[in-house]
Amino acid sequence: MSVAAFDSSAVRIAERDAHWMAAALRRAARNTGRTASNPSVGCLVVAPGADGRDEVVARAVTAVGGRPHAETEALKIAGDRARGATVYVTLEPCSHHGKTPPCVNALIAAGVSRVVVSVTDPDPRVSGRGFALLRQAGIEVVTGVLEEEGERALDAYLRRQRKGRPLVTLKLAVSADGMVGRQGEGQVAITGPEARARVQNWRARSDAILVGVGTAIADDPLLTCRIPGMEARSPHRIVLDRRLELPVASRLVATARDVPLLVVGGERRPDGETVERSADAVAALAREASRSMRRAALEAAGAEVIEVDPGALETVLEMLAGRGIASLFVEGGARVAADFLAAGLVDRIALFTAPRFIGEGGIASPVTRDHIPDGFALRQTRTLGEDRLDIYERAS
Ligand code: AOF
Ligand code: ZN
Repeated sequence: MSVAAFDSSAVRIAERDAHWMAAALRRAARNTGRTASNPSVGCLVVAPGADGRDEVVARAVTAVGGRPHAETEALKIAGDRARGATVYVTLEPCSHHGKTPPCVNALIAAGVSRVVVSVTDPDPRVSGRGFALLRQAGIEVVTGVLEEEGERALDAYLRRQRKGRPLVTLKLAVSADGMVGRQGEGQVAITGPEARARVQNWRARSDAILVGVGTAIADDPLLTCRIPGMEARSPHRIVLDRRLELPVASRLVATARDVPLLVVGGERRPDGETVERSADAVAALAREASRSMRRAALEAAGAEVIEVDPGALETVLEMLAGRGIASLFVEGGARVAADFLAAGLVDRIALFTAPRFIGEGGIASPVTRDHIPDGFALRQTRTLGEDRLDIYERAS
């Protein structure tokens, strides 16, 4: 075989692999935000059709809730046609006995001949072992196909695995005069319907959404996804609420049985004991008792109360990662936004800018298009109705 012939067929194979991996990535996107604590992985089984051309015999994505994994679903659909086929999967197939048996076992048992992967799984139980076991079984393994796109698709999962905290997106809706709302006025419409739909879509693709108790009280928001047909995709809602002030009558608490609500409250002294400080021991006891009652009321309404100091944001994020939350959408208000930025815990800023003015009594945004925190670079700009969305990402 001449070198030229070899080159052209190698290029053809690489192009074909990239083509089917792109399709697997599109499939993976279907369940983004619905598979925590697992990533949403896409898988295609491709075999030669009657005319000798590639035919997709199965497509699958990690199931809602994280299991079954994509590969086992795809192999089930493919049945006998998996024998000798090529499998495209966006993440290294798992090699561990977790809540389901290893996908590599299923791939080997199905007799596939080739496995093409985008991203190596950083999960220490897998991390290269998936590839090694497939190769040991005589299966050809190709890795790193569309790796950049794959890393982007799995960014939240990779962040949680590698850094032990979720990927944080800070969303701000800012008026033309740089305000996020008006003092004492609750929800003020700043952006239009297109931008609001985009926000709800973003919520649906996140594992959790977070606000401070000030916003929760002032706005009385629902923080759900209300796009018709996507209501079931609402993420966990988290309120940072040191003193457990969230009213039991709020819409967040009223809906806690339908959409999970986590209230993060508490203050840790250096000795680790959770108490509220007071010079007066009796007053402290009374406060503690009423706090216990508020806690009991929130829990009776279906909310979960977590005793972590909301001022220690890094600890809050570690706690959330430990609960399987990989993508966090921070929605307000200005104070929480400023705290996350000051702690260096924001990975991405979604800045919506509207043409309307707030004027007198406005609450200034910590970020505007003219005032972007150091270390962030503009990645994308879109027009949504009369509003504009700029997405900034941490340069590193
Ligand atoms: C795959 N295919 O579709 C996904 C994978 O708790 P378990 O048993 O479900 O295992 C969780 C781990 O499985 C997770 O950390 C990641 O390594 C992998 N996710 N693997 O082969 C999939 N979602
Ligand atoms: Zn698996």
